[in-house]
Amino acid sequence: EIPTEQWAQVIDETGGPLHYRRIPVAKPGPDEVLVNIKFSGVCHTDLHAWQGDWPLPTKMPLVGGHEGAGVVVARGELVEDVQIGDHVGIKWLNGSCLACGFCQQADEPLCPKPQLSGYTVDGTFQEYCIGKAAHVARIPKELPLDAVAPVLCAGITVYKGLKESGAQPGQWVAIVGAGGGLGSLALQYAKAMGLRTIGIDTGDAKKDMCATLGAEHFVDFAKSSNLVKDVQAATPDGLGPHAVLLVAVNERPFQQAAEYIRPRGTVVCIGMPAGAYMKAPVFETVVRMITIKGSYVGNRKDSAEALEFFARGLIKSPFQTVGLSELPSVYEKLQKGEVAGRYVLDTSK
Ligand code: 8ID
Ligand code: ZN
Ligand code: ZN
Repeated sequence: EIPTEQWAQVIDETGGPLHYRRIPVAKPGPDEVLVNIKFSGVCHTDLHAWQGDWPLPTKMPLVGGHEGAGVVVARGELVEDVQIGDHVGIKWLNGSCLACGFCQQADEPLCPKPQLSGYTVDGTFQEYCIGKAAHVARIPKELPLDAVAPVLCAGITVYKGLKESGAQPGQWVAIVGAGGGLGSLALQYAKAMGLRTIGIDTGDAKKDMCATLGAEHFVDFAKSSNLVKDVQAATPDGLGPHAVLLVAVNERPFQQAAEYIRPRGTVVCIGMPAGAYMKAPVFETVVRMITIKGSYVGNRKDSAEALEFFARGLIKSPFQTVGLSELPSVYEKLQKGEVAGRYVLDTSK
């Protein structure tokens, strides 16, 4: 009952038109599973992949997408711990070598030979997607596959970023890009982890959403005449947040974060605006003992933990569902910064 053909969103060239068309259903290799994707989130990374604005080429033609939640319908002969009918998630890290030093120490996102969903291998903007069995996220059957989809990239990534920030319960974290997909989930994970949040983004829709998601302060970057001062003033002692999670797709806030971070604070870079650089004054970085670091998705344990927070009912981020055929309009809105929260695609429409 697995069809030989399916609907998919395909691009044939970087930046070229999206084609909603029928393509063959792939067969899983020995260590792979075939997943009937029910819902897939749309991450800003998919837009970077389409536009080719990162210094890493994509495969072509390309089926994008890396937040796919669905049901296992076939598996290769070496797969033992994933059953037909299991609910699983296809993440950005579709697979890794499992043999290098990074894979051995559970740093598989740093594997020099990764397979990346919707980038170096076809992703989740199709009805049937291949994933390495060792890497698919295990999703408990009682969880809704539409709401859980955004956790598979956005949720895992911000949860890992918050852990990497070293912020302790009761401390303050600024979420830069708080109204977007990663940002909205970051507010919820931070709250669940006992952290206090300042949301930074723009517009009343995103401001209201941030308040609903638990942000205690909101700074509108387009309205503020002194953003550094406003962010510092949002903390009770005026010294600024203990950590900053940068999930915006714009270089400017990356430059500002090192200015408003509290002494001994940590700036975590997660968003990847094309061609951007991180710049900080050496003097202040030294005498204020500031840490600046990157954080890249999460390993399999981070993924399982992020899903567990969701399963406990602690993560309720807003999402809107439209058909897979409507992906072009979602990209358009993402590009304009008009998406509050996440869009999720229903692959059956
Ligand atoms: O592992 C990783 N590091 C990882 C994983 C997943 C995604 C990194 N990403 C990257 C994506 O490739 C993208 O560059 O994180 C970035 C954010 O992805 P997203 O959350 O899916 O994008 P979005 O929904 O468009 O949200 C971006 C938000 O940033 C705001 C926008 O208004 C939007 O709400 N923003 C911008 I653009 N400029 C801002 C500014 N100056 C800003 N917010 C505050 N200050
Ligand atoms: Zn993503
Ligand atoms: Zn490896």
